Amino acid sequence: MKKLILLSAQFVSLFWAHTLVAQNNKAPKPVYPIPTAAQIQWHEMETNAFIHFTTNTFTDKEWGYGDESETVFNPSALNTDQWAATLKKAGFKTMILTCKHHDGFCLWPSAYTEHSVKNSLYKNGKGDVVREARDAAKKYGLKFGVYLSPWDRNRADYGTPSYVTYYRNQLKELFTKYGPVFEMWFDGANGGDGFYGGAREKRKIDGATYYDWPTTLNFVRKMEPNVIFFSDAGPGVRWVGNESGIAGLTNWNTITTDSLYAGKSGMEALLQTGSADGTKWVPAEVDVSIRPGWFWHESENDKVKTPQQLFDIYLTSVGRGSTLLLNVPPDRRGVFHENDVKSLLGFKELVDNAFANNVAAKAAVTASSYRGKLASFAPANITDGNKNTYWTTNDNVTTGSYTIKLAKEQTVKYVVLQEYIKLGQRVKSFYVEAWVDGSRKKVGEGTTIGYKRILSIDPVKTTQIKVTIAEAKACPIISNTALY
Ligand code: FUL
Repeated sequence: MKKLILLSAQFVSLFWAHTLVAQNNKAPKPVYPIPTAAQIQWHEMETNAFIHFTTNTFTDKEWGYGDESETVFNPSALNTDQWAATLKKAGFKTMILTCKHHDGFCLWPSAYTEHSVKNSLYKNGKGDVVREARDAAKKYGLKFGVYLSPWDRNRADYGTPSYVTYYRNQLKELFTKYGPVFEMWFDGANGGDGFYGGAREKRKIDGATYYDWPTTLNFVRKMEPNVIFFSDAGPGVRWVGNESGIAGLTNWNTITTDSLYAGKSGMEALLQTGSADGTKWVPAEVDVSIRPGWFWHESENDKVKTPQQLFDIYLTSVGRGSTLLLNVPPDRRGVFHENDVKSLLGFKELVDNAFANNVAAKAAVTASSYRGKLASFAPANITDGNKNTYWTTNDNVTTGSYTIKLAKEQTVKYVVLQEYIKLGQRVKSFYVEAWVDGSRKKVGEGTTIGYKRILSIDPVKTTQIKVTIAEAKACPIISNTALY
C-alpha cells in the first residue's frame, strides 16, 4: 500500500513537471489587462501633436466666454501644410485639432450652429479649417484626431438633454466627413459660467452622468471602430494628471476607471501613476504646450519652450512609457510662429543626436535563465532590433538578469528598456549595473518599464551592462534594450 502511494506521488510529480515543461515551451500567458491593437499602435506613435486654434487666437484669451463674434476669426495666411510639414519634419506622427474649444466656435461649417467659420470673414465664410487640416495631415502621412469640447459656453441649451444631442450630431459630422479619425479628445474642463445664448450665467452639470458617455462612445465606435478615446477615464487613453509634461516615475498603463469620469477633481496623483492592480489598460497621454498657454499670444512669442526643455519633456513622457502630445498653436496668420518652428526642429535634432547610435545593437547577451531554454525566448532577442521577439523566463521565475557585452568600450548615457506589452505590463522594479574599471557599479534604477523606459544616467565608460529585474508581476518579458 505504502509503495503504491509512493508510486502515485512520483507519477503526479512527474506529470506536473511535464506540464510545466510543456508550459514553458510556449509563450507566457498574458497578464491581464492587455492593450488592444489600436492601443499598441498608439504606444508606438510616441510623439503626437496638438493644435489649439480658434477665436481665442484673435481675442488673446485662453477660454473664450462664448459671446465672441464669428467675424474675429480671420487668419490672414492660413497654411495647414506648414503645420503638417513642420510636424512631420520634427518627427511627430499625428495631429489633433481643437475643432471646437470651450467657446463653442466650430472650425468647420457645422449644419447645427451659426457659431462657426461659415459666419467668419475667413474665405468669406466658405472656409473649412478642419478639412484643410485633415487634408494636410493626410498629405504628410500624419494621422488626424479631433478635440470637441464637451463644455460649450456658447450654446443656449448647454446643461439640458438637447445639448447632448447637438454634441452627438457634431461628432457625426466630424467622423463621417473628416475621417479617418484615430483619436477623439474630450476633456473635463467645466468652469461653469458662460454666455449660453445670452443667459450669461453659471451652469453646473453632473460630470458623471450628464453627457451619458457610454452611449456617445458606442455611437462613435459604430462610425470609427478603432478610435482611441482620451479622457480622465479613458477608455482608450487617460489624462496624465498635469499639463507640465511629466508622467509618473512609476507609470502603470493599468488603472481602475469605474469611479472615474472626465473632470472629476482630486484624481491627479492616481492618473499620473496608474495602479499596478488596475482592471483596465488605459495608458497616460502627456499633453503639454510648447508655450505657457494653449493658444497663441503675441506676448508669449519669447516664451516658447527651448529644444532642451522639449527634450527633457520627451524624457519624462516617452521616456516613462507614455506618449507625448505636444501642443503647437498657430498664430493670427494661421501658421506656426518662427520661434515655435525653430524649437521643434531643434528638439528633433536633440532626439536624433541622443539616440543615433545604439551601441547594444546585435550585441551578445547572456541571462540568468530563459524560458524552456528555447531560442525563441533567449536573451539575444533583447538586442536583435525586432520588436516582436523577446527574452522571458519560466513561469515560476519572476526575477532575473541579463548582461549585454559590448564589442568594445563605449560611453553610455541612456539605457532604453522595453517590455513586450502585448502580454501585459509586468515589471515592478529593476536596476542597471555597468562594469567600470573591472568592477560592477550600479548606474541606475527604476520601477515600471512598460512600452518604453529611458534611463538617463551619468555617462559611463563600460564594456558590459547588466540589467536586473528585481520584481515583476509574473515572468518578465523584455523585447528590447538599447544603449546610447
Ligand atoms: C484643458 C482645457 O481647459 C485647455 O484649454 C486645453 O484645451 C487643455 C488641453 O485641456 O482641459
